[in-house]
Amino acid sequence: MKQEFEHLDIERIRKDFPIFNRKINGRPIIFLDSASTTQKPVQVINAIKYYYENYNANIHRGIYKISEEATSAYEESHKKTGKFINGKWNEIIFTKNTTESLNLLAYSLGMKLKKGDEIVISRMEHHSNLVPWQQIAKLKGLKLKYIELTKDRQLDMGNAEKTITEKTKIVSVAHVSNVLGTINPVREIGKIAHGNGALFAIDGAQSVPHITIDVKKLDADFFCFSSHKMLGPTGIGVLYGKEEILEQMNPFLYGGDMIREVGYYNTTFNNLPWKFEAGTPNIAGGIAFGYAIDYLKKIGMDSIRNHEKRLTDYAYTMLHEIEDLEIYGPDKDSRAGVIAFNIKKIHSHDIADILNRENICIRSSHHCAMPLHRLLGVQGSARISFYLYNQKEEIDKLIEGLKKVRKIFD
Ligand code: C6P
Repeated sequence: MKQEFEHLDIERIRKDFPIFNRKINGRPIIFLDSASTTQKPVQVINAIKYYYENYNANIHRGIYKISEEATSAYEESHKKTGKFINGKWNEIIFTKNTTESLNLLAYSLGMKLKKGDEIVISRMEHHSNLVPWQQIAKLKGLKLKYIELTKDRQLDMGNAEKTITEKTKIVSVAHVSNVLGTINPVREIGKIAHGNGALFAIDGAQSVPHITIDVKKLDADFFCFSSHKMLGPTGIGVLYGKEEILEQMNPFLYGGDMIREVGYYNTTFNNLPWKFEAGTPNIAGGIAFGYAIDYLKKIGMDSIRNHEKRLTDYAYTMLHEIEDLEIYGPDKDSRAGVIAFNIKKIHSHDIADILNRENICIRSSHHCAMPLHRLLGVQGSARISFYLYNQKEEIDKLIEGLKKVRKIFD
C-alpha cells in the first residue's frame, strides 16, 4: 500500500505547515477536518506578516508608494484567482466567504424576480446555498423547488429534468456535497438550466480546493468558493460571475470604492469587480490568498486530487472493518475526500470526543446541512475529510481510535 501513496512527497509538504510541529500531550495533531477549514502553509502566513510589516495601506485610495504596492498585490490576487479557474480577473469578486457570495447572488438576482418565478436547488445543499434562496423566495413570493436524490445519494437527473422548467429563473447546486462527498454532474445540470433560460450558479466550496476547475468548460454563470478551505486565510471568499451578467446586476453592498460618481440623490457604480466590493476589503487576506493559489499550483491540482482519491479509497475500505458503521453517500468511485458516517447506537459527538483524546480532529453534528440529515433519517453524523497534507498512517490511527470507541461502548 505504501508505494501507492508515494507520488506526492507528503513529508516535505507537511514541513510547510507549522501547525504539524505542535504536539498536544506529547502527540502530533491528526487533522481530518479540512472540509471545515484547512491548515495554512508558511508561505501564506508569511505573506500576511510581510504585508502588515512592509506595505500596510488602504487600496485604491492612496497615491503614495505603499498604497500602490498594496493595490497592485490585491489586484494581482484577483488575476491569480481568475487564472486558477479560467475566468477573467474582473469576473472575480472578493467577498468574505462562500456564504457571502451566495447571499450576494440571492439578493441581487432575487430582488429582480417576480411573484411565481421559480428557484431550483437540491436536497443536499449546505445551509449557505439554501437559506439565502429560501429567504428571498419568502420575501418576493417566489417558489423554491428541490432536485431529489437517488438511493445512493446522487442527484436524480431524471428529476432535475422535470423540476427545472421554463418558470425556473435560477438553478444553484453544490459541486461537491460537504456531507455525502458526492461529486455532482454540474455541467449537465447547467445545460438543463440554460436550456430553460435559467441562470446557473455552482457552490464550489468543496470542489475548488480539490479538483481542477474550469468555469468556461462548466459553463457556470456563477461559481462561489472560500479561501480558507484551500490553504488561504479566513475572511476571503470568491464570487466568479460571467462579465456580461455581472454588468447587468445591482450591487449587494453600497458605500466606498464601489462608486464612480456620487451625488446627494444619485450614484453611478464602479467597473467590475469593484462595483461588488464595497468598503475597505480584507487586503491582507486577499493578498495571502494569492499565495495559497501559488502553493496549490506548485503541487498541482491533479496530484492533489489523486492523493485524496487514494486516501479516500483506503479510508472507505478500512471504515468497513468497523462493526455497525454506516457511511452516507455514493460508493468510493463517485466521491470526493469527505466521508460522513454513524456507528449504530453511538452519538457522533461521543465518537468525536473519544478521538479528540487521541488528538484526532474530526467533525460531528449536522455540518450545516440539517435538512439533508433529516432526509438521511439522522440528526447528525461524524465526518472525516482529507487534504494534501494527510497521510495513510493517519487513517490507520483513526481506525484504531474508532475500534477503541466501539470497545468503550460495548
Ligand atoms: N462547510 C463544513 O464543515 P463558508 O463557511 O462561507 O466559508 O462556506 C460555506 C459552505 C458552503 N457550501 C458548502 C458545500 C460548504 O461545505 C460550506 C462550508 C463547512 O462543511 C463549514 S459548515
